[in-house]
Amino acid sequence: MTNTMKKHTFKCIEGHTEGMPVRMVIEGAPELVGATMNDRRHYFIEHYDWIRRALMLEPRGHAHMSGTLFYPPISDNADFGLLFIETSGCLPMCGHATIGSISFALESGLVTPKQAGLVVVDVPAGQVSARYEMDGDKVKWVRFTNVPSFLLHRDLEIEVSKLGKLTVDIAYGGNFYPIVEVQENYPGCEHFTPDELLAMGREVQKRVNEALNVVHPDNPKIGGVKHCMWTGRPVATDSDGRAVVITGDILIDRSPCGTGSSARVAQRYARGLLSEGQAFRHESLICSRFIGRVEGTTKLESGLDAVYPSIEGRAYITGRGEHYVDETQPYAHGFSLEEFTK
Ligand code: PYC
Repeated sequence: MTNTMKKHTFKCIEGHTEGMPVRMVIEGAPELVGATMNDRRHYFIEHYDWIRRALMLEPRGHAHMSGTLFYPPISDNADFGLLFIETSGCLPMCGHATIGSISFALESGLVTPKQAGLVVVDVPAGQVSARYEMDGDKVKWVRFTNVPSFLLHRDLEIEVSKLGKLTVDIAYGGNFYPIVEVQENYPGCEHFTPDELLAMGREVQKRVNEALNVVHPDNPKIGGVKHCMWTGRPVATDSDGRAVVITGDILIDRSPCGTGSSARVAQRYARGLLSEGQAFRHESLICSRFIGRVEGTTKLESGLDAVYPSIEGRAYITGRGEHYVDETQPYAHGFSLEEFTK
């Protein structure tokens, strides 16, 4: 193989959703095999994880990088498909990246929705539909209705070294979240540094995975806890809650986290703290906001009660990128400092 054959080019739209980066690959994504987006996700993980690493980790990305690969739709009713990539892996669903990718696709003319004002997207966790409003050629907001979300486990007791005994709920909103509400041993996220929340979040993930085999009741291919949501007192007087979400080992979400907010909306509904249609204004670490709502209720095939949450937020294009992965260069497939220090 010659050197030129080892060089791959990825054209991307760069931007953020409520402060959280979204790098959307619009040219250079590999062809994937599989009947569903989740099958294709597994194919991508098996054969092309180097693309995720190269585009998310240093030197082209950073610890908190996140993005998508833009694909044609699989389902007849969908407008396009998305695969989610992050420093932590390939998530089944990512809310902030969905809002970002929909905004970017509309603003750059990559998609003309079958129905004006409504976009349907095939994602590994299923299918999500989104409403949006345009102001000229800009998208003002996107509100996607997520996959069925539910409270899986209440009041799990775990021990975290810095805090002691904690009681957490495990809820699903496209990913599984241990939700740590303010309690005796935990005064709220505003009392800790981001590094402390990250380190404690890793420990919560570990303790929950040791205590429970967390698996989606209808889909055994979706399981395991790779996140943690630390809640706290919001800064804005008209916000209803605040959350800092940890993803994997090194990522702190700058947005309130779309799937995390969906999980929290499902948890609050199940606990009688939120009613159908009521707005839940969820603030992030950097005080950006998503608005979550329960749009309707459903039951999983396994019989568990679930809700359809919607999450509304805003995203902005900050540039366009052309990234080269030249196999002859050092660190061609990216690196994280943790890989050298663990
Ligand atoms: O917005 O769903 C989300 C998300 C997941 C991980 C980071 N952000």
